[in-house]
Amino acid sequence: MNLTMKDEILKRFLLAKDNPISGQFLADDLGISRTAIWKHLQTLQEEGYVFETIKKKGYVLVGKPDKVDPARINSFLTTERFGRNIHYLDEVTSTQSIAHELAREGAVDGTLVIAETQTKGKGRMARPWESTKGKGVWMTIIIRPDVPPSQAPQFTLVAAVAIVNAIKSICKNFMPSIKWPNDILINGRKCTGILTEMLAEMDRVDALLIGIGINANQQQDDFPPDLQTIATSLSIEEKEEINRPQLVATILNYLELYCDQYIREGFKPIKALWEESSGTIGKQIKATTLREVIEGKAIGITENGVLEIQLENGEIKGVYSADIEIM
Ligand code: BTX
Repeated sequence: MNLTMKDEILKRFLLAKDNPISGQFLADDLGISRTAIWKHLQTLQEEGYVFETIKKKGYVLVGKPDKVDPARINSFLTTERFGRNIHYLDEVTSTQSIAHELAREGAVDGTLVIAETQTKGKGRMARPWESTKGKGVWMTIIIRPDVPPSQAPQFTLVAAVAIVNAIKSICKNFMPSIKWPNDILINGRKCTGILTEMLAEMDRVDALLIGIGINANQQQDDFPPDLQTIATSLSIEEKEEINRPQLVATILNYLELYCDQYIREGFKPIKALWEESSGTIGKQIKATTLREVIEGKAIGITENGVLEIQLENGEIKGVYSADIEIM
């Protein structure tokens, strides 16, 4: 849905920062009565927003709940299409399932599904994805590029580049790296996973559902025991609280830019960006595919996003999809 009247009001307060806004100004700006404005402010207060009244000047927003709600994401967006239509939910089974339904019903390019928590978050190959309530970014973006199904896997790499650059622009105390094809690691621990699913006909993609899970504000003991030693969050590494709506919007800003560039110019510029942030290329790796286990040195990705591995005997093998272990 587009921004509701309540979200429009909230957005104005977010953009005004510490400056007061009068009820009359809002009423004129939005074309509704002052009573209606007052009612929306009441609802916002019930949701945890705190307003201070400044005599003769109006209201200032002085407290916000920590939520990834549409108004707050919107206040950081610079996109044309991505994130302009947001479905925000408190709890879902998986944002991928909701996105599937919306895509089938014709959701527009760039539609975002985002939730505070998932009860059945999905990784690849039916693995579970832990989605701690209110602490991470659990979202799916529906995009509708005019490409054949064979190009779909490249969008996972486009998304990885967008996420890694968004993280780099917000966090300054560490260097994230991409582990082919769909993880982002910090100091060897996973902070992000990407799951790309597709609705397609024989020769063209109908919709791609790019699912993104980012550990943002968990502390180490928020993770279940099996993830304690393999997962981390941006906040643990940055040693600061992460502004989740800003992170979401920054990813969408980069993602629209890179998807458009990919459509215009092909994979080459994305490949260069990907290699710049790769923690896989040049490393000795073990790749487990559905059919075999390949050990060798990761030497690059091809124009199609295929990972090339050089075996000990010099032979080069390309893998389309695999789990990678860096040796
Ligand atoms: P993956 O199969 O590469 O990774 C899944 C594996 O990662 C799990 O088996 C577990 O070992 C580990 N893991 C699970 N949860 C976490 C976590 N929070 N942090 C670090 N490691 C974890 C990666 O799959 C793709 C994940 C996509 C998740 C997004 S969230 C929004 C969207 N909706 C949804 O259901 N999935 C996607």
